[in-house]
Amino acid sequence: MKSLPTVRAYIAFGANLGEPEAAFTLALEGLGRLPCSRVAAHSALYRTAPIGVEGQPDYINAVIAVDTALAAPALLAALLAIEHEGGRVRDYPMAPRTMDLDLLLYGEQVIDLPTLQVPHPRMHQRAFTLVPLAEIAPTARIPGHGSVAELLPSVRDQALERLPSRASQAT
Ligand code: PH2
Ligand code: MG
Ligand code: MG
Repeated sequence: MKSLPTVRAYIAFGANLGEPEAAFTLALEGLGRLPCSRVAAHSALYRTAPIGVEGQPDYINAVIAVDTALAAPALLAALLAIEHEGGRVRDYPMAPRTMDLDLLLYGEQVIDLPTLQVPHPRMHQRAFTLVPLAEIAPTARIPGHGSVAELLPSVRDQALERLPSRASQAT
């Protein structure tokens, strides 16, 4: 059977409530069940200081690569459904969360819809997205900003710690 053309998408995982490591496993399982899609790679987990919010616990962040034939809005809808399964409650903007899945990149496409902006508008300023992304895709290009590896020096001052990888997390 002929396979559908796929796009390489990168998805940011973030959590700072509940059990972030278990939520990461759930996220990988949820993404693994998406139609016409395959989880191609994921980074290690990182403990990161909260950016843009005060008085919250540290986050656990990672980036996941998915090859998918889903259109970007369908992929976004699937990410929101997986967040929901992961116990996500939207109390107020920027509230601590059990699971946040953000679409960072969808190939090299630029998407500007009311509900979806790709590349993610702040990803190029954040170590918690760039450092895990650099681990699995240093040459990926962020349209309008350059390659991931080129952007890394600009976020050097943001605190983050790579966590040791677990056997169950191996790709
Ligand atoms: N997500 C935010 C706001 N701030 N800071 C870190 N370290 N990690 C995140 O995932 C994060 C954040 C909004 O989604
Ligand atoms: Mg987010
Ligand atoms: Mg989000």
